[in-house]
Amino acid sequence: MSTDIEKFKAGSPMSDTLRMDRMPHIWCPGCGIGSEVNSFAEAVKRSGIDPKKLVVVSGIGCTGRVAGYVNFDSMHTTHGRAIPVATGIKLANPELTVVVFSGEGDLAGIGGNHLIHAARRNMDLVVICNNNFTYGMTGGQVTPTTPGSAMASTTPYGNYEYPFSLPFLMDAAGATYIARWTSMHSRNVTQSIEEALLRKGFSFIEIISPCPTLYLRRNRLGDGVDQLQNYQDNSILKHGADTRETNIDFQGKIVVGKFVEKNKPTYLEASLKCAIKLVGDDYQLYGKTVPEREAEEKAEQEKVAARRAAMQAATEAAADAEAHQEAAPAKPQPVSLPKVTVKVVSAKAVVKAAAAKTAPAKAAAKKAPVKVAAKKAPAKAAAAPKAVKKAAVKASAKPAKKAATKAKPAKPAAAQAKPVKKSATKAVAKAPAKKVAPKAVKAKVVAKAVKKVAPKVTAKTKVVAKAAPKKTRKS
Ligand SMILES: Cc1ncc(C[n+]2csc(CCOP(=O)(O)OP(=O)(O)O)c2C)c(N)n1
Ligand code: SF4
Repeated sequence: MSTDIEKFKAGSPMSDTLRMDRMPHIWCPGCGIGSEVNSFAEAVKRSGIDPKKLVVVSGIGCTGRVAGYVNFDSMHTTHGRAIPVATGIKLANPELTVVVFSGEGDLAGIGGNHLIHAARRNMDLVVICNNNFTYGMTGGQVTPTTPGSAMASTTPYGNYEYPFSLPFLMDAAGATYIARWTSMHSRNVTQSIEEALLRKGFSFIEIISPCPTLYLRRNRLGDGVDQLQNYQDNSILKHGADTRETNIDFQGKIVVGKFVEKNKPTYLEASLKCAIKLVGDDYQLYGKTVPEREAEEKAEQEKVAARRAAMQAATEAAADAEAHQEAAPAKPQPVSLPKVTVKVVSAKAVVKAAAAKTAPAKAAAKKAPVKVAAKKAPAKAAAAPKAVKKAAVKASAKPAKKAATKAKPAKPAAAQAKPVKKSATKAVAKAPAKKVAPKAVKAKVVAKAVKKVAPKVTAKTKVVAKAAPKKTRKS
């Protein structure tokens, strides 16, 4: 049976890149991983690469769950082993684009050795590292990137270890593309992933991201939005920055940008070159000679370029259409107003009806409402504008509509008139609330209150009115 949520999922612009049947996902509100996945999916679309030739590999952790939500071939591997598995996939089928998406604990902690060696070899992989400074999935332990002095479940008095700067580590190890963003920089993240998908060699993209549940809360840093604000305030954009200067202190400055982009033979290119040297041009890898492989690669690149161009054209056309729609003057919409029947009632009739209704008014007026009004009234209570008094008195003899109109100038009494409700207009009129009454409400309330009360100013209400100033003095 099709439900609304199913329709929503099917109609989502991400339904071809994300596994909507797996939604909702496991990530906490405010966690940065979700927006990273969105950026990734967008980058895949824009890149023009064939989604059937894309594989996503994750390790273990909250970020490790990414592999389960993407609508591509994917593998959720063991802790720290995403890179060796991805390396195996790439070597087994070099035509695939292989992406590793995992947490910094998984990649740089338990899997640290694999990470540096894949970078050293210039293995043809795209590594997206969600760095939230904590082992989110297992309860907020300290990781290799947790800033000094930050609290973690294993460093309850503050972290005293020296953290890695991952861009520096990757640079030293030999990565040929290194970028760092925060999860606030979603467009830059998309752009970097897109670039990385289209290039050869080891690409490392670090995304600093909030873990509200285990890192922010323990460090009293607010929620995910507060942390995005921190990223906004403390990010320093520096393309080509010296990676030795990319350390992150606790809530300190974060240098972001594309730090490294260089070309050198990938592991596969280097190994093929070596094989040809030994065996000659007839050397075949999985049944294809190097020239055959190169010709196929070129053909695939052309297809990718064509898909990219089509995608760009479609995006631009959509943007143009949207801009055009915004620029066009909005057509006035016909407004259908509900029919209102105006009934003119004589003052006598109104007074009669009101008297019948306001029997309990005396008691009510003695209670809280008058008190509230009196409390708020300033000491200058005696300075009630005459207009109010007049309006109230006149209103008793005139149709309600007229009384309300006349009462309009009596703004100061407005705030009081409301709580006094139907019975004690006079009393309130004596206690202006110039300072208390919110301006915008004044006229409206006066009109309403006097309209209601006016016909009901009877002998009974006058008694209440007399009592009111007393309470005013009390306050
Ligand atoms: C061999 C092994 N050791 C430890 C664990 C427990 N474990 C699971 S996830 C995880 C940490 C993941 O942290 P990170 O990679 O930073 O990902 P996050 O949850 O923060 O996204 C650990 C230690 C495990 N699953 N396997
Ligand atoms: S525990 Fe942290 S990293 Fe894991 S989903 Fe929640 S906010 Fe994200």
